[in-house]
Amino acid sequence: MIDKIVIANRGEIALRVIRACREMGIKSVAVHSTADSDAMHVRMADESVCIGPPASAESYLSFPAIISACEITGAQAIHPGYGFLSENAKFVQIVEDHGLTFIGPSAKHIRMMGDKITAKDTMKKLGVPCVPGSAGGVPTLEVATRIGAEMGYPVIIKATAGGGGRGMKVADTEADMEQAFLTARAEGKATFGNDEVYIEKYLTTPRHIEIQVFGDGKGNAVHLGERDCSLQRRHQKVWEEAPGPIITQEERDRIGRTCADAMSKIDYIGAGTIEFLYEEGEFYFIEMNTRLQVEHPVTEAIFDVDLVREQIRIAIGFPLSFKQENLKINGHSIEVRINAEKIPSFAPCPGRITAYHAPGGLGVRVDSALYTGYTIPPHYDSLIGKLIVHGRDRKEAIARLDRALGELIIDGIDTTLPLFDSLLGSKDIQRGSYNIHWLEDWLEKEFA
Ligand code: MV4
Repeated sequence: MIDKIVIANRGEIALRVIRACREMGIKSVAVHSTADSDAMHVRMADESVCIGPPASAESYLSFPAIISACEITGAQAIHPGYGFLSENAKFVQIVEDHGLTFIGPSAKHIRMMGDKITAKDTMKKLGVPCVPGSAGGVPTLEVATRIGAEMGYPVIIKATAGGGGRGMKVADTEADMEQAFLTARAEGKATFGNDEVYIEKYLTTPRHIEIQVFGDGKGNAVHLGERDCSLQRRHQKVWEEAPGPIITQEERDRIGRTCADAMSKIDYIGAGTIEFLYEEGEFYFIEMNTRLQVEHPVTEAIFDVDLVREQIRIAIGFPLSFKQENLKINGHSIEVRINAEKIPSFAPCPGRITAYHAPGGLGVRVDSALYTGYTIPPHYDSLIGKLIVHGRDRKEAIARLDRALGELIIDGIDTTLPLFDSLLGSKDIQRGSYNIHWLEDWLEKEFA
């Protein structure tokens, strides 16, 4: 039985989970650091527990603090949100050892996908198309150079424990190989304590297309189409949309079915995102994220489903509440991320919100934990809100985004909002014509 859930997170995603709990008749417990006593998630939850000082390592990442919060409040389950402990297999193991339920995949699946070589090897065996590359780890520079010569340059060297762009180096020619190989290995060692690397053919102008999947651990799995998340700066997504502007229904059905079948075969439990690079009509698997993602609302909008509710239902032990044939796309959705950052440096810019007004109306959703008078603490991620719009087609979604941006007021700090007004003026954005390099190239021209 689950009638109370601890939310091991903060900010907008904590609110997102509290809302799903309330609609399901489940009580919610907020945990918070001393820097977050006045945070919205603490106010909105049914109960709250202070779990430590501002530093995440001593609060939002503290296993004993979060397990204790469950014991004190009598909660039976933990929702990790994204980031923090959401992909920590050791934490999942400890949660289960305490007789508690982790609302997410099993430790086994998190471990499988956390090691990028294992993830790729598993997906390849399951019939998911992958980027051509080394078979497993590359032990020495000599082996790396031989693979580079065989595959042809450019190649990319990636740390197996990496992900999200850390521990990655491109070698354009054989002359770059030594430097790239040694740097990727050193970064892997320094950042993740693992110096194993692998090599892939470097795709020069792909899109980042990710497929949302859900499994119930009983062999049932579905996909909820794709999101195009190509608009990124330094591996931080800025704008996400669903469906992908250039993905056809045929391509979606095919790659979606491949992903869902793969998840079914490994008895995957809960929400997952399978990341691909997409170039010239081909999908190439790169990584899988075993969590709910920041950009999940664009999928919710076009499929009219509540992904957090589904996560909780599956953790309780229910089968999937939707069948593949009933999942039909309705319209187009775009999310823009609002960060407390100064443009064009993107330097974090915490401080006091002197005025906040959220837009509304048809097809507009704002996920944010802001309120007038709130002071954004400097200790955490700079994401302070997400504006999500939905329209009958991409053109209508863009018009709504423009309209909603006009209504939104965040005073007192610098935010990334001005960026979106400029982006909407771009012909490439209007046409949906961009790849993973477009935003950084555009920023350079725009703010040169
Ligand atoms: C690549 C690639 C090109 N070719 N792999 C960056 C983050 C990590 N998830 C994988 N990444 C990339 N892997 C091959 N074989 C280019 C990137 C990449 C990227 C990917 C998605 C979104 C933005 C990106 C920005 C730079 C590089």
